[in-house]
Amino acid sequence: MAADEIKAKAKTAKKADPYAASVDPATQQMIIKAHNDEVETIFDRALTLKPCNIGEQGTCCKNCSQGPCRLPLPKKGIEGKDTRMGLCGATPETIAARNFIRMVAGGAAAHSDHGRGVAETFLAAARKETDDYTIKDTEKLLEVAKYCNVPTSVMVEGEDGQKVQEDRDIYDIATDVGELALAQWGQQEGEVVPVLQAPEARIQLWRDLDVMPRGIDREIVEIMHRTHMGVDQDYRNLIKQGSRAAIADGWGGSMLATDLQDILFGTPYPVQGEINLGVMKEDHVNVIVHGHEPLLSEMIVVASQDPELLKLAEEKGAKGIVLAGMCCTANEILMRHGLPIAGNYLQQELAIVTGAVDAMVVDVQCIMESVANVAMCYHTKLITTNPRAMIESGETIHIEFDEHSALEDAKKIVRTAIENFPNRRAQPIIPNEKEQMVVGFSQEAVKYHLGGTFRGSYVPLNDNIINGRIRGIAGVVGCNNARTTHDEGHLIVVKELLKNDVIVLTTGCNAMACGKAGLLTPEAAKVYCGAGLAEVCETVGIPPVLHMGSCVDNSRILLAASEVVKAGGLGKDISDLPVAGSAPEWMSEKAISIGHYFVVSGVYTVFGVGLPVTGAPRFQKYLFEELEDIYGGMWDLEVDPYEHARKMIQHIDKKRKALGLDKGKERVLVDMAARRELDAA
Ligand code: NFS
Ligand code: SF4
Repeated sequence: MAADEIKAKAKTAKKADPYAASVDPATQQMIIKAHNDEVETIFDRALTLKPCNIGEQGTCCKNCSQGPCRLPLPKKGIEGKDTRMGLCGATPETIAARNFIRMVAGGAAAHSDHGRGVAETFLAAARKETDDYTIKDTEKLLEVAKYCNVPTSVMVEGEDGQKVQEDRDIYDIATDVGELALAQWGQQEGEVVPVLQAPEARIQLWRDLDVMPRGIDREIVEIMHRTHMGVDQDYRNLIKQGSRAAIADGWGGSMLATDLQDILFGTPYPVQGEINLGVMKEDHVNVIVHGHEPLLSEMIVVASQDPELLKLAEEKGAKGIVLAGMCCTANEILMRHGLPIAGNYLQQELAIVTGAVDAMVVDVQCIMESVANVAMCYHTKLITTNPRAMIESGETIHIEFDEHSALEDAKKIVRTAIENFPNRRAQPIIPNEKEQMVVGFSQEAVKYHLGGTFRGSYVPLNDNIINGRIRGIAGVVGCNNARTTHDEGHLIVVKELLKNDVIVLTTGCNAMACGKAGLLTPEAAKVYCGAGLAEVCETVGIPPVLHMGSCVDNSRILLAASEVVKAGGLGKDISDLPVAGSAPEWMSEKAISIGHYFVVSGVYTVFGVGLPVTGAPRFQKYLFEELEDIYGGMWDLEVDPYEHARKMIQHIDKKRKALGLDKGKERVLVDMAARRELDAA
């Protein structure tokens, strides 16, 4: 479509009510501006384009050309036996389970293919094939080498003929780690190595259930095979493969992506940052990096500080360059460089609507094709950079990013933005909203902060859970979804949890929603938390919501949970802990993969919006109830955010009771002897 056609369409389209669409004032203001500018956004489209109710129930099969076979629940419900079936006889359960694990495959592939790219760049850096990336965090490298079983020292003969231990060269270690890491994707047999960091009891359970992933790619491919017409037609067996692929994602591809990124760019430690559309500056060149690959954005950070490019910006009449992130790329560069975040998923079109974005640079995942159309209505250059992700709409430019010429490519991208600065068509309108936040709580940072300066440890956290100051831990993560009010579900769920002394770990678009609402500051503790949690946060000086990164960084939440198990006193496995997971506004397949690896790791996990399982009652019961007996974790769906939080707290209380921690707060001061007793129990 051309720009005038886009505007003509917008003119006649239904217009979203900005206050029903979002609770974020910056977003509301830009929805109004979009209407004034005759630009249509996802919020408007959501009014007229309604989801198909059969797909919504998970019971539409189009896996062969005899279909699509559509099996919605009958209006009056199922009386007696459910006789619905597709042409081939596939039951609603088979169809919904196949669709569900195909979503797992999509999500696991997205995370893991990203991880593969990181591993390839990591190996290039280790082998010194590129000057643009180096091994930055050697401490983390040595830790990863440990779980990869890569030796970090060798025995050599000393001058006196005695054998002595000598440290290996860092780059030699990195090369071995990189080769082993990359091999996890194509491995055919055995066990995906990072999985072995799970608690002992969990590993044993997975082995007993035969769901230990063999190789990352293999498990994804097997989903595609089993869900082909006429293969696996037992929803329990289908979910078993979904579990194996989800573990391969969370404890494999995603975990490797996170670990190797930490080694290349540094393990995050708390830094300050700013968030919301107000981080852009009218008199600066504004570059938005949007997507999920820190490999690219890290280089754009360097390029945007290049003196020559800064000079060029000045020549073009700009006071400087603002580089801001969007979606998970934003989380990555924020955590490591303190660079600002412009917004979360549903704000991507609106950033352009300000009229101040000189270039939006995108790589992979969660990039709406419509940004190309919106960009055409302003002066914004939309630049795709990844050969996997091109956009046909609009006037998109492709500048391919190659890790071997990374800095050069990044400079070309920044230059394009600068040269576009004089082309702004009208006075930009940038909302004033921006919030301060403290982010970057890797599991290492949590250990250090909660454990005190001299003894990094999870023991003090466990003590506070045992004595009841902290009731439990919640991982609240996931997307925005145009089917529900932007950020509202996120904020209600998180605030309810805080009020009830549940500490929150966050990633992805939930982290950004929390940031915009001021929940990622130590000061938020006093305002939003119950007395116990407030006291802990104030003593340690941390926010009550800990920002752990992007969605691949959900693996950090898994590792933090494993550390809590190891620190003792709260059972032997993740499923014993008073924890719960949540994605109140999910939309992507990645969220389903994440949800499922939380569940099979032993976590009760609640999703908002809707789950495509409701048309297959036996399958839904399997996910929501029966999985608990198998994995100790299970799925749930709760659209009402207050009820959503209440269910999580109820589960946390159930676990506290099972641990014998329900006897009231502050009842005993847990000393070492008591801890040993608890351990023995
Ligand atoms: Ni996660 Fe990040 Fe946001 Fe959802 Fe998309 S940006 S990887 S998928 S929408 S949280
Ligand atoms: Fe229909 Fe079966 Fe083909 Fe699916 S696989 S479209 S249920 S015939």
